[in-house]
Amino acid sequence: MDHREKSTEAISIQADTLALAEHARRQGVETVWDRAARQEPQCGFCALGLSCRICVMGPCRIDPFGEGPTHGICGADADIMVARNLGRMIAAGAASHSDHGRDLVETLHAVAHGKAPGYQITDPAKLERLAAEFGLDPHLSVTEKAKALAEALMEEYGIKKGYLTFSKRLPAARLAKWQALGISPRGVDWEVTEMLHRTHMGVDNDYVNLLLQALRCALADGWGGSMIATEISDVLFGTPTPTPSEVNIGVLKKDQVNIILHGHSPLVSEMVVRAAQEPALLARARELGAAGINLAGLCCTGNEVLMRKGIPMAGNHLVQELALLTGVVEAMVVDYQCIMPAVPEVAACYHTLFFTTSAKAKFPKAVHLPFSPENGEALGRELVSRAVENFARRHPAKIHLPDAQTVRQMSGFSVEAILRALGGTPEPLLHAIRAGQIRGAAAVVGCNNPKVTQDLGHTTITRELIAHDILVVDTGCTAVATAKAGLKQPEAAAQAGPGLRAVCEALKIPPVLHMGSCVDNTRIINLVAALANALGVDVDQLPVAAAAPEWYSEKAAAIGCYAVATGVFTVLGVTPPVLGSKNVTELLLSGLQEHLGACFAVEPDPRKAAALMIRHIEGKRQGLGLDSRL
Ligand code: BF8
Ligand code: SF4
Repeated sequence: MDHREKSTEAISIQADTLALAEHARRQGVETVWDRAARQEPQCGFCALGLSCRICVMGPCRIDPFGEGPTHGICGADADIMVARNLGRMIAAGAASHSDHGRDLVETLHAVAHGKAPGYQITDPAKLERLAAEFGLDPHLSVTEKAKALAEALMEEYGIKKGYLTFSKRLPAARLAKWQALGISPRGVDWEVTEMLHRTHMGVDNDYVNLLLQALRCALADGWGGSMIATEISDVLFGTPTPTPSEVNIGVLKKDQVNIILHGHSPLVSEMVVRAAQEPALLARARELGAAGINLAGLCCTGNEVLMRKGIPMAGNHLVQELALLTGVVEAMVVDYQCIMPAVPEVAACYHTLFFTTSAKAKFPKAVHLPFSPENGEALGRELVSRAVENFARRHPAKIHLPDAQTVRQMSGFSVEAILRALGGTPEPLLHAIRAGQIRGAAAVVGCNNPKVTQDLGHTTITRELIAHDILVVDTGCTAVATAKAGLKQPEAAAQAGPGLRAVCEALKIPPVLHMGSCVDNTRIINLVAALANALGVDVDQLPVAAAAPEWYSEKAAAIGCYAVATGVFTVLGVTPPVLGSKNVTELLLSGLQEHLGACFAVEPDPRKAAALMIRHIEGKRQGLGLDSRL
């Protein structure tokens, strides 16, 4: 069985994806949808969270119908099994984001020691603000501040005492809620390690206690590792400002050397961007018959260089194999996360060179050129040079670039950029919300998942929200989906309700603001913290909501949990593997509400998901004494 058995509409709403998936089928190149079909029927125990491989007395499974085993060999019941599995999922997600953040900190440290040629402090004002936040001596030089900040951030991973510094950005009422529950995040690595410890056989066997640690671990991601990744990326490469660009497979150019940047980190990709502008490399490309060197992004590495450099996006998660089927990609350069092991297999069918650059992420069939802060600049040059030389090896017969008109998009909406657009304070936004012109704000974030028609959830929810005068911010793979749908052009304000439309037209901004990669979901929680502080309320009182309609990854699980623990109601479009425990499910869907003022909902139908978010936002307006359409 392959994806021919799914109707084409079931795969994607995007014309370029459909055209390339059809081409893959004709060429006999296997894709994610073929492999998904071959996994059917997927394991029902695993889908419910009722299987356990934590120790080798097992594997064990619990019968959800009560006819087979009700406990694992160690005696774990459904609550323990489900809570442990979810806790480990969140720990892996938090570890991934946070280890990415650590690479940024190490590079900042190397910059401060003059050991990272090509890297520099690009946003000294942000460095100053962070230095002040960490209580560093204001008289230090920029370099000394960078060194001291890097060391202070390394300390956030371990922490000898106290809690994560960035969490102090939140209203005191929120921190008090965390204290009451015992979930204030301590060191980033501490929380991840403790989650793994507690889920070892025979440690924490209280599902509530396990879930509380899962929340604390997620908070260590959001207000720790991910936030560090975002802030230090801004210090090193610049805080994003509104930048025009383009999106879809049409950004690949038949007559140019094409390099795709894929993964999550800006460390190597920024150096590739720089090298691609070097006259000697451009001259060599022309000598070989190419009109230029063209860069395109995929996934969150793509979002990083889109936000700061306007590099166009070739696509999101489910486009990573298909992009290579165009036959015009000289090189794909990856760092880590969300890079399917299948991708180098597809690259091998073409002339495409697949470069891995992180010692943490090696792939058979890849050319491995490891990054370090010391060699990053030279590595960027080497990667571009190898791609240029590879142009001559293209197979003209294998070129298949669908006729995809690129779509314009505006990205680069950091919190700083949004506040600047508002005239320097959140007050105009708050005024529009108080007046009811904008009903509230929503974050639509997350992945693609072959279980869901690609980008249908993202675009349907987003359209519904803006039509109801709700300002949407997005990140990650959602941001690519809505850009392809044309929602990131100022003209898309015409699709918004009259209130939001007027605000967008006055500010010349789209109704859907691209806030970055997935670690940049921390920009969103910083924004809600700023709004709550400005209003003098806790986050859960704000007319805001979030959705992850097509999520797949452990990182997304961590993000969802830190959003809820921060006070943001979050709707999931794909059911997490928790339904095997009624207790765990109830806690996530309602039990957290009482303690955190927020909880999850699960709603696969994007229209109904949007309706839940709208109702939530109108309810919060009522709570604040504002006019409500409830
Ligand atoms: O960190 S949205 S598929 S690419 S996990 Fe991955 Fe999901 Fe995309 Fe970015 Ni985020
Ligand atoms: Fe089975 Fe318990 Fe081991 Fe899990 S931890 S595999 S339930 S014995």
